[in-house]
Amino acid sequence: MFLDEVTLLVESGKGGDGIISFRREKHVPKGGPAGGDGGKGGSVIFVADEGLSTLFDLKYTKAIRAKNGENGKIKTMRGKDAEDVFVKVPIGTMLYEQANNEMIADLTTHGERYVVARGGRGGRGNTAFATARNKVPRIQENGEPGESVELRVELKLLADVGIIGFPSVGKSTIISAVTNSRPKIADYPFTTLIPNLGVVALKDGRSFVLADMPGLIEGASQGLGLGIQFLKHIERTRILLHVIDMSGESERDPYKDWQVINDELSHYVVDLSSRPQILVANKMDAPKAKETLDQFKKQLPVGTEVFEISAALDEGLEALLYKTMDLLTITKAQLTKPDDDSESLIVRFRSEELPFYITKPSDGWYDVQGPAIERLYRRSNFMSDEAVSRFLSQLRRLGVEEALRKEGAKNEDMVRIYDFEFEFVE
Ligand SMILES: Nc1nc2c(ncn2[C@@H]2O[C@H](COP(=O)(O)OP(=O)(O)OP(=O)(O)O)[C@@H](O)[C@H]2O)c(=O)[nH]1
Ligand SMILES: [Mg+2]
Repeated sequence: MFLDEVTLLVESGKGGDGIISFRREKHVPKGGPAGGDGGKGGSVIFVADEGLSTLFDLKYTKAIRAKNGENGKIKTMRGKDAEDVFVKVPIGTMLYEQANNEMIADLTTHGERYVVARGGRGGRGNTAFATARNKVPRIQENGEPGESVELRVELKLLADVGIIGFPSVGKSTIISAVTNSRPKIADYPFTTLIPNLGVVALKDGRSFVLADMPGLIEGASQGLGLGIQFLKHIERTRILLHVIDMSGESERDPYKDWQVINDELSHYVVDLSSRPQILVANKMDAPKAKETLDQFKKQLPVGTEVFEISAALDEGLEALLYKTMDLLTITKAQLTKPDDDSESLIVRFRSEELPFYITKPSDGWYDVQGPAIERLYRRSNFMSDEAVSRFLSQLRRLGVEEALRKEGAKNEDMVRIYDFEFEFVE
C-alpha cells in the first residue's frame, strides 16, 4: 500500500528539574549547595532517507514522544539527557503544522533533518545560584517543558521525470526496461497502484530519476480513478513523458487520449500542462501501429515531435532516454523556481516567535502571554521568595515592565501571567 499522508502528534521531552540540596560535612551544620542541574529532554527529529519510498512506517503511529531529561541529583550531579528520537521519512517529505497549516520543512536530500519538537533544557540546581552574597541558595529551576506539535506529514515524490498516460499504454513496461524498478505489468487497467521510482543510468555517465505513475483518466483532476492522489507527485517532476498507445487494438482514440490527459494536467491545482512534455508513441511493434500513428500525427498541431518506441522490444528507448536527459538539462528545476501559484512548493520555516504579548480583557487586568514568557513561567518554582524575585527580574529583562507601561499600566494595576498574579509598581 502506498501512503502519502499521515497526521500524528510529536512531543519532545521536558528538561529535568534542577534540585535543591546541600553538602553534608562532618562537624559542619550546613555544607555548601550541591543540587545538580536537570538533563535535557529528548528532541524529535525527522530525517530524509533515500531507502524509503512511502510513509507506511508511520501508518499506525498516533504519537511520537521523546523522553524527559532526568532531574538533577545530589552532590552536584547532573541528571542524564534523554536521547533524541529520529524518525526516518522518504525524500520529498513535507512537514506541516496542523494548527495553522504552515509548512515547516521540506526534506529534499538524503540525510537532511528537521527538529520538529525540541527537547526542553534542564533546569539549574541550587549549586548554580551560589554567589558571594548568597552562599546557601534555596532556589532551583524546573526543566523547560517539551514542545508538542500536531504534525501532518505529506509525501510528494521527487523525481526528475514522470511517465504519464492512460492505463495500459505501457508506462510500467518502459520503466522496467530502462531501470532496476520491476513494477507489475499486465493488460488490464490500473495495474499500477502506486508510483514506482527508478534510476536511469546513461552510458555517458549521466543519470536521472524516473517515476512510473498510475494511469490517468478523464476526471482525474477532480479525483476520478487514482487521479488526484498521483497528480500531486507529478507536481514535483521536472518533465513528463506522455505515453500514448499506438497499437490500434484498444477502442480508444490516441488523439482524444492525448487531449484528455493534457486537459486534466491543466485543471490540477498547479497547472501541470506547462511542464515540458515528450510525446511518446508506444507499441510501435503492433501490426496496426504505423497506420494509427499516421492518423494521430495528422491531428496533432504541426511540428509536434513524436518519439516512436516499442517498450516491449526495447526499440527507440535509448534515443528517448538521451532526448529526455538533454531536455532535463535545459529545464530549470521546478523545485528552485516554483510555479507562481503553487503555494505548496514554497518552503517556509516556523516564524520567529514573539517573546510575549499583552492583552487587556474586560476584567481590567493585564494579561501577559506568549511562548517565551510561558517557558519562563513554567521553569520557575514560585515556592520561595527568592524564586519569585528572580522571575520578576527576568520579566524586566525581557521588557515586560516597559511594555506594560506603554500599554498604560499604572500603580496598583493587576497583572496576570498564567497563574502568577502581581501588582504593577511604577
Ligand atoms: N505490443 C506491445 N505491447 C506492449 C508494449 N508495451 C507494453 N505492452 C503491453 O501493454 C500492457 C500494459 O502494459 P503496462 O506497462 O502494465 O501498462 P501501464 O501503462 O503501466 O498500465 P497501468 O499501470 O494500468 O496504468 C501489457 O500487457 C504490456 O505487455 C509494447 O511496446 N508493445
Ligand atoms: Mg503500470
